[in-house]
Amino acid sequence: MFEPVLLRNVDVPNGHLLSTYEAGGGYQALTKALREHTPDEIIDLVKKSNLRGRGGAGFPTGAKWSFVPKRAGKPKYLCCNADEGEPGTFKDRIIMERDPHQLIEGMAISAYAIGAETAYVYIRGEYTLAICRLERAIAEAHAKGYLGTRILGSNFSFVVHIHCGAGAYICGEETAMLDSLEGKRAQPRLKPPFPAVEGLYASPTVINNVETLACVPHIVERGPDWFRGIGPDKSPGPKLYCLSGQVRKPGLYELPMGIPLRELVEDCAGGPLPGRKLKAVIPGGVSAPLIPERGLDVRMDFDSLAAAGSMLGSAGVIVIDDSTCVVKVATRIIEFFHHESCGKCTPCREGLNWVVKVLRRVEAGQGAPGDLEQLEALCKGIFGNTFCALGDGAAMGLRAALAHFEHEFVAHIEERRCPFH
Ligand code: L3W
Repeated sequence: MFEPVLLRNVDVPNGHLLSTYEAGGGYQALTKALREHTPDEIIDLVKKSNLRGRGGAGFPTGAKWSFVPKRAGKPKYLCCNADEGEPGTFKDRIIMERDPHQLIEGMAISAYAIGAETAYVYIRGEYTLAICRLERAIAEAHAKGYLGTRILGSNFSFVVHIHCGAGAYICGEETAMLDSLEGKRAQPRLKPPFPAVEGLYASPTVINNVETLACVPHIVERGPDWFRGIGPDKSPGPKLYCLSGQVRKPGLYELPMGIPLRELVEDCAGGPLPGRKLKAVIPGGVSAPLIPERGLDVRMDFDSLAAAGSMLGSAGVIVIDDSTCVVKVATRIIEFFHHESCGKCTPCREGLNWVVKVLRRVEAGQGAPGDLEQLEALCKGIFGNTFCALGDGAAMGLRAALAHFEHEFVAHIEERRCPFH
């Protein structure tokens, strides 16, 4: 039986209050970090843990921290990406609503490691309860000396500010988020330079997802070997999985990284609804290519899913049963990306506009022979040719739908209707 780590406080009454967090051993890791470790030692612990970013890309966290230049000069910043705009994703919200101090403690330790005295939580504006709870938790942590000047008698001073987003998916892209924080229209920047070298206000900036930062106190407290002992060695740790869609028990589950997708969907989430069969699963938010039912034995970790042609992404697992039309799913997803495209680069702006037009006519039973080749050609024009991952995610998802469910697209064109209606 797996003991929850990140969700251990979420069902504790008043788990969002400092007194509850402290009663469960909260802020011991920060105390240990400041009293027993240098910043470099903390970076080393996180490197040894093999913690990889939980926001979508799975980049090694300790390596990212070590790219921050050591020299004094410009201030350094920590940004917590709490924009959580990926459809099907709701893990960070639960941490912030139910256990905000876990995130604050993780941020304080991370800031100490990289030498930042200021942090921003860029939070999705719709997350009103999470915003209230974080604001309160920050005030409580200040009053108790876990934030502010010379924390716990050390030389480390650190403050956290909250910045609310205004509803744009692109703000979850790290460099667009930086532009938004700077008061500009959010559009992705060209990388390199990576934010770790030149980020907020052109200063070194580490951007980590909420769940990534929440792992840090546990690594400091229990050690990197404990963390690496959970799940696959190259992609270890406790993991939050968001289960939604046509499944009996949707919800947030914490299990080891690397659990088979089938176990997650059929055992944990109870499998398909009565009388229905699984058709496909999107394993990591709509940016991740869907996996047909026969592929569900894949393990839920970065490398296994990449080898299977998909990705872990934000671990937003969306279950699709046999009552659902894949053409409709693909159309809705591409409409979402088209709507959220920032318009900065031509392949994404124009390409997605064109893809939406073709998909809508196929879905409506007005598709023409040659439309599927047209969609393939458009995906080719978008993939790898955009500033950020938004266009890539859209193209990869559509390609997977076309590859695994071509017969559904063909049926719409040949029968001139949706066979599911
Ligand atoms: C310094 C280098 N830093 C890479 C850093 C980089 C970033 C991280 C990952 O996309 C994915 C995307 C979405 N020196 C570096 C370096 N870095 N090389 O490492 O970078 P990257 O570019 O691989 O990915 P990304 O642009 O951060 C993230 C997918 O996630 N996604 C999105 C989920 C949305 C949420 C949400 O709602 N919370 O997470 C879902 O699947 O499509 O592929 O920090 O700077 N040489």
